[in-house]
Amino acid sequence: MAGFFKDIPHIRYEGCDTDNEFAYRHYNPDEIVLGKRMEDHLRLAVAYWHSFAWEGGDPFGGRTFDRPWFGDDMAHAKIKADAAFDLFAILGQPYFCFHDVDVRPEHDTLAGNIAALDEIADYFGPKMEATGTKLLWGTANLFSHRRFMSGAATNPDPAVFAWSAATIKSCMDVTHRLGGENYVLWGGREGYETLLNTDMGREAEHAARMLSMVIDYKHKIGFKGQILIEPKPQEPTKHQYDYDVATVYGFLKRFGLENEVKLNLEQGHAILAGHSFEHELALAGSLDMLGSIDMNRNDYQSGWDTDQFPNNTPEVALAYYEVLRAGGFTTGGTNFDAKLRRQSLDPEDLVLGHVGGMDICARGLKAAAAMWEDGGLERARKARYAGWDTPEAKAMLDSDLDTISADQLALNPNPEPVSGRQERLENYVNRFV
Ligand code: XUL
Ligand code: CO
Repeated sequence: MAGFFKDIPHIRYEGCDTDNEFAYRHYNPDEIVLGKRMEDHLRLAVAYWHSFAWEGGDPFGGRTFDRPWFGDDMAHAKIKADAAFDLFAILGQPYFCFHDVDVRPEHDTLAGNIAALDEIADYFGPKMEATGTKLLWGTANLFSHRRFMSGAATNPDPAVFAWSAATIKSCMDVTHRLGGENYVLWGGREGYETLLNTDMGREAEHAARMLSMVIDYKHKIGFKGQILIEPKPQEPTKHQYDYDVATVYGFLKRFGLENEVKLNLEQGHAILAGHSFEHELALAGSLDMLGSIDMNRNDYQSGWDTDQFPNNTPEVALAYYEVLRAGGFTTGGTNFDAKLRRQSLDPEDLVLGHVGGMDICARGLKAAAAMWEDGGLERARKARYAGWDTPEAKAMLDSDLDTISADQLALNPNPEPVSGRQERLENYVNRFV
């Protein structure tokens, strides 16, 4: 490989015994897991923004990275694209994801932004063809520019609503043109900083109208991909409206949009919401709302969205277990919405961050699949609710309080508690992870 990643080899599967740092130990795309290729289970994607647009800044200091593509014009955008597709070729992951602003230079006018996005999409086309890299999802960045400081769809200024609608349209067009398999809406600044200046009722109506227009436009252009909302409870705003799975589902039901939208769940966002990732996945699975995942963790000490590559097999295994329980991905996949630490300056760091993430996902998937195949958790779950399989118990659900109390007093005046067997189940899980 020449250019930014020069001398870095293509990464291949070599198995657990290799001492080659530049090899996969677990990610073996063709390995059959539960009857399906590993690559087709995981559907891994590189996130353009963190890997190529992010400069290494934090709240106390700016850019630490020195990349040849930093610069806000089309020439730099193309150098960035060259480097991005070089990384995709090195990793061999099947997908990538991007926001409009990650890939194009910024203009003062909407027309300028749309033309620049179209130009870079044309530049991507042959590269996607050459490397075989597909678009898992596209999205619009409606949160970085100062015009979005008070939101996009929920902005009090109708001109910003209009700008946002036009930007989403252009991003959906490009996603469709590049064969994208999903379109993501993360409510970047759809929330509030203070209730003192906020009309929550009105903002919810506006967010729902925007979403309805997105759905209508999807059907109008024949985009077959899935519309996904990505929940997050706070950051950047003090309170984000798309707080978590339960909140987003309530919003979708309220506006009758639950059959048109699924969810893109991110591990770090689940943690910020005070949930485990498995909680969010299991709830979405039970609601038939699980679409795709962003597999990036937070640092448990810092309490904010640190977006790190996954490195904890048991956590990842439990997450994929819930994905398997929900039936696996269809249009969705596993996006690394993960950035390096700001001291990780080298091209090798960027490659190996992804290699580690991909290996952990593969390892987690294999553990989850083994657990699923063994069936111990599902047997235990079934046994726990077995009482409900009797005709009397089923009939009770169609009964009423009067009848139930009469029956209960007659048949079963004092039910005996039954063990939840938590430690036994935890021990069981630990045999696999
Ligand atoms: C922000 C975040 C976004 C979305 C896409 O926390 O996760 O990168 O994934 O806009
Ligand atoms: Co994300």
